[in-house]
Amino acid sequence: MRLVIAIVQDKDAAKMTEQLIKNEIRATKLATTGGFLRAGNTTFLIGIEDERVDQLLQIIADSCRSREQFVTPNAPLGNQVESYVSYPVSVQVGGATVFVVPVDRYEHF
Ligand code: 2BA
Repeated sequence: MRLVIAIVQDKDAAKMTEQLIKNEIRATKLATTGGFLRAGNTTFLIGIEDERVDQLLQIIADSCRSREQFVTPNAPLGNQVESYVSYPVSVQVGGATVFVVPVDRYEHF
């Protein structure tokens, strides 16, 4: 059993939810916020059997696409004071950021 944590853009969340249901994959959706853009994104927690992880990763890859976003970050891009920026910069967001972690034990009561 693995826990797949997938952070996706809100725009891709509906399509991914639809695909998970279609493939009978159980998931929990959390409304989350990106630390850099400080904009909403969606995090899926998905408990899945080892042998289905590759299938799930393919579903995530097919459901999510990369987008360019222009932002005016109020955050440092480096560790120098002068690297604080106040002008729009372009960042490539997504497709998806995915962590696959082992599950020691799974119970469903
Ligand atoms: P955000 O933190 O809002 O980041 C959005 C996008 O901004 C990132 O896209 C990346 O292109 C850019 N970015 C992030 N931090 C940056 C920095 N310090 N300097 C320059 N550009 C930066 P993605 O990499 O596709 O990440 C999308 C979202 O996935 C992130 O939203 C965050 O919520 C999550 N994420 C990404 N990597 C993560 C990690 N290692 N741990 C936890 N969450 C992560």
